[in-house]
Amino acid sequence: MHQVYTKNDMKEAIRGKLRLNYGITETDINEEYMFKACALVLRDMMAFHGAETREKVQRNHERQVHYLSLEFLMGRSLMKNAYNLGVLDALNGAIEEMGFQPADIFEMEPDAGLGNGGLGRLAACYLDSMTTLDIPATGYSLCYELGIFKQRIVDGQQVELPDDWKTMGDAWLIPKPEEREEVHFGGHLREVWNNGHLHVVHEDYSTVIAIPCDMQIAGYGTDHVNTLRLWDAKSPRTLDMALFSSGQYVRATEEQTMAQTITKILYPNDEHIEGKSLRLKQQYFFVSATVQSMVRKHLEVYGTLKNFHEKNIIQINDTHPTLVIPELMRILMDDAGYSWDISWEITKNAVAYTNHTVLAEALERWPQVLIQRLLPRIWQIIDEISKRYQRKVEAFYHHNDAITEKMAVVWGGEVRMANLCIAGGSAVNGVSGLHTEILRNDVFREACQMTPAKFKNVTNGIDHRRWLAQSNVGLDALIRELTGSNQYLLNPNELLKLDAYANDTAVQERLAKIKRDNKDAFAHYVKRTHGIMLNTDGIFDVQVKRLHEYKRQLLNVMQIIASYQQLRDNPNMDFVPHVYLFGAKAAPGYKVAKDIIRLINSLAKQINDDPVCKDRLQVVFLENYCVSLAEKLMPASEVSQQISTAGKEASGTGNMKFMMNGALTVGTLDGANVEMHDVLGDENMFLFGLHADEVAEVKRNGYDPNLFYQRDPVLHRVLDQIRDGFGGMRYDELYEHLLHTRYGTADEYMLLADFAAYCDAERRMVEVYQNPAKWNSISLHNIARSGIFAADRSVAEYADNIWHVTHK
Ligand code: 26Q
Repeated sequence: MHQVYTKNDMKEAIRGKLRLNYGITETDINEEYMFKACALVLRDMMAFHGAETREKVQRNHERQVHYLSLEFLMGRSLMKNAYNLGVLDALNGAIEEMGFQPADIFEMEPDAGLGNGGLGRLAACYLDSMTTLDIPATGYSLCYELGIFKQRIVDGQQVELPDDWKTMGDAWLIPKPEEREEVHFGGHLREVWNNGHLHVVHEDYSTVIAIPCDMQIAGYGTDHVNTLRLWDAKSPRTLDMALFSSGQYVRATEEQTMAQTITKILYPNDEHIEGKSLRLKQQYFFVSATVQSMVRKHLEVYGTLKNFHEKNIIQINDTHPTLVIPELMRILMDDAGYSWDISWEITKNAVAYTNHTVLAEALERWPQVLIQRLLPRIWQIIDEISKRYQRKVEAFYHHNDAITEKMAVVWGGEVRMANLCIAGGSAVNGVSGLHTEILRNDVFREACQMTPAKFKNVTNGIDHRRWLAQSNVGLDALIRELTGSNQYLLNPNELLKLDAYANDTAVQERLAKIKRDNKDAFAHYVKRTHGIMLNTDGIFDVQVKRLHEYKRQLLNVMQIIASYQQLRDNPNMDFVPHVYLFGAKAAPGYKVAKDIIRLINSLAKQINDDPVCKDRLQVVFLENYCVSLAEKLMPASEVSQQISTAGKEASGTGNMKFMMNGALTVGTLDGANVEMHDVLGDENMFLFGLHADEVAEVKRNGYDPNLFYQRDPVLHRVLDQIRDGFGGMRYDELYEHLLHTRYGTADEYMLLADFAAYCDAERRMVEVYQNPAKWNSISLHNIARSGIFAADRSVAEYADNIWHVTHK
């Protein structure tokens, strides 16, 4: 185990960093220097263990995991790393003795927001678990200069600001220019015969240099340290000297600027693909640098690529890194000189693919011409893969044209990335039981029939140390006391012991007190940062996630409007105080999503200014929902809204964070809510709405939202109110969107079909809330049974069933 670091060791180390790296003494320090010095101290500790880990993996010839993701939503690292290294107390003490509040120093750190939402955060949680389980693993992504945009709300509307995280966040990054790789774009191919072999020569390409910036990842309770390798793009030349010497200074830097745009921004669209060539450049740049780096390291140890697939497994996070398949083929054939068949065996056995969506608009497809022009050699290989795969499909299905078309890799001038992954990988997995069944029976039905063993399920999980132990210290203390130890940190099923206390009045009251304190703390934070005073006597009823129609924030709004109208009609009615909290970023080009944000804000203004609602009904839109805000919010939440149209949310992971922190779920039977229901039963959550198969059936029979509008007077009035808007702002388009086909399918996500059932679920929830003993007992059951949603469990399943690597 670690060398023990006392508070005084820590203080000395911090002073050393301040003096040696920044040339300052304790009298000049501010919070910014303090944060950076602390980060550097921990970075040294990790670098030391990182070198030992690498050496051990090489010596033992262990199989390694390479987790490729265009997104890693890491959030903050200072507290996380101190916690995992077992030096958090020492660090806190040192910071205090040097005259600062630890909380203020932690707040200095910007979130590393290198991701959009669930998929990126999942990658971050898995890095923590892979390391904690002593799995030799490397994460790979891009070192975006600007992470996910910062959201401001101005006059009720979303405004995007750049997220310049690196000025402060680069404290964790170790640039390794010595390990740079070259990536080639464009150019032409020439075929040459050499000793009776056909070779493809790539010429006149342009080059971009990939520089790795490594972030060390510490595991909990282990000396194992893994790496997150982030690629930065640089031009091979700083300046075009010919242009420079002719006096054209700006043009002389253009090539460099071009190269650098590759890693300038994270694409802020999730679940909706835009076929932009810069995105394709990002993907290939990422994949090519990563494969070359992996291959180089493999050759250093083994001297051959024949056993590449035995020693390496590449997990690809959705289809975004799909080009890893043709890129590895290219290197095996063109650089190592292997035949197609040998290269294909190695590639197939080295790659596994996780699917995260069934939405048609989110299944990645690229125009063939774009790939041909930008990546001519990669195109040739994809085309050959497509042809060979088609022959296999035709043989298996006896030339069924419809199936050939559905399973095609290249079709109608497009490359279909998911089909390429299925053809070129050894495993395909969904991220929850229901999602995987939909993949097997619907989205990839024919492929699954051909190779059923390839299709697996691994239900998502979250880093329970970050999302429970670290962010909810009150609850952590109670759990340790009741379970008798801190064992649950490495064995999340220990949480089941809490079930025994569900009817213990004293425990219920302590749980309530913890929640109450967390609500107060969150309210203070919101007051301080937003100037809004939350009513802590109200139910904290929360929906935080990316804004998307299928997630149905609008359904939540509709229920709030109904409730508000009821209160207006009966100002003297009994009304359980209720605080609705929203947090959501909308993709900047997603009009409907932005309208919904605006609607929430104008509804919030109307309600919060209405004297009838005082101390009873409050609606708050929390600006800039991000990892560090979620860490403060989850412990304070009482109700978790997970209300997507059944069959659309692949898993959800926010749902798990809420459950672990004792919130009760109002939700549909969708994604991992199904597994939550499996362990909780009807009595410990508030389920409502159509099931996935019913959604499909209603659609098949022709869904008409107008029938619900005409039949349900409450719903009718709610929709009319949305149309007429609040404070002079109308929402005719949202109204039309729900009722008429003018803007595509009317009510595509069936809000109207589920409205009445949803209102009833909220009513049931409020009824239970009025019985604190019952509420707290259910809350405790939720915490007790949340252990299956620990990422350690998910990662162990990947290790056993897909990666075939050993783990702790
Ligand atoms: C693709 C191409 C071009 C531009 C952007 C994209 C893109 C980027 C991000 C497409 C999709 C995403 C993100 C998807 C995502 O976050 N999916 C979520 O993944 C979670 C982890 O598995 C699940 O829990 C959620 O259900 C799923 O929505």
